[in-house]
Amino acid sequence: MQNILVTGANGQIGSELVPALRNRYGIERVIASDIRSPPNANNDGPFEHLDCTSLRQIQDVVRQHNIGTIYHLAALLSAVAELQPQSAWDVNMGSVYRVLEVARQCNCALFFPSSIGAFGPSTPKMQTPQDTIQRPTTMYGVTKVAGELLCDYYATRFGVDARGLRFPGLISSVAPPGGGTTDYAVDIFYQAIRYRHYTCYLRPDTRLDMMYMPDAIRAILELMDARSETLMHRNSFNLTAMSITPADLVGAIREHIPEFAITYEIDPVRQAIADSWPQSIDDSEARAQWGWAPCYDLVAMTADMLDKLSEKIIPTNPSQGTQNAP
Ligand code: AKB
Repeated sequence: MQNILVTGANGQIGSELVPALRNRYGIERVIASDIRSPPNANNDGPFEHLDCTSLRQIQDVVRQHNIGTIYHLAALLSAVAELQPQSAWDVNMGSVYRVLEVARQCNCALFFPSSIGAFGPSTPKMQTPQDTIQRPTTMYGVTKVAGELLCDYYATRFGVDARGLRFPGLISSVAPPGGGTTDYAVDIFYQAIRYRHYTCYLRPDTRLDMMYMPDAIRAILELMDARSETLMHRNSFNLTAMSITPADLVGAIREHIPEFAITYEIDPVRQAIADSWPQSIDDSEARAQWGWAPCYDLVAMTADMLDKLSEKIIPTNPSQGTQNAP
């Protein structure tokens, strides 16, 4: 029986995908990998230090562990990528090309996470169609569009079973923010519990698609389980669960923490990225082609995030001021 490799396993998605895969397939069959050493959370099964820009390292790990499916998560997120675009190209494109090459050589299936970042300012912003203009103005978006196209090419030209999803902002109670534009929607919960206050770097009316991580993990597993012949879009399904603004999120949190206060100090870099992205995307093709349906809306996600984070964060006296999330 072949095994599973997760690259970028220490990141926001990997921190919840690895445990979900191990729960489903068995701990020893899921090889977590990252360029950094694992945090404790992932240290309960096989781990490999892996630089995904090294073809030889990927080949060695895939062959040593008899890998049949690769979940390729290693990448720089949008805000970090915009501050170091050359590195973002090298990491995001260098890794996806080499992972696809090894998938071709070793007959592996591949999961690739695209993003709402694959769209740009000329894309229709409301109910963004599955098939539409993709002219992103960020390096992250360029690497996501190129990644989608490269996965399509390897699927068509070489028969690689590559599949992918255009994720919205993802909200996780497990992994802290990791350099994305949508990280405010994670950090705000840590600050609300700890200090009852958050300083937001996006305008209160900045509308973006979001999704709670349990929904995102289930979407990955359901897509990879789907019959290949039903997937017309295979590498780039639009996916969403909610279209919200920071003001919406503040209101939902105040249902649980009435005294929660918000301050806005706009970060021009992340505001410009957010303004270039859709405000709501149409995920009807994912619903039609493989039965996608979210479970968590804003109310349910907020309640579960506060419940889970309250178990690991000790509220601090608000007079002690605010700090960044861990
Ligand atoms: C980011 O903000 O960069 C990511 C994304 C929306 O792809 N969370």
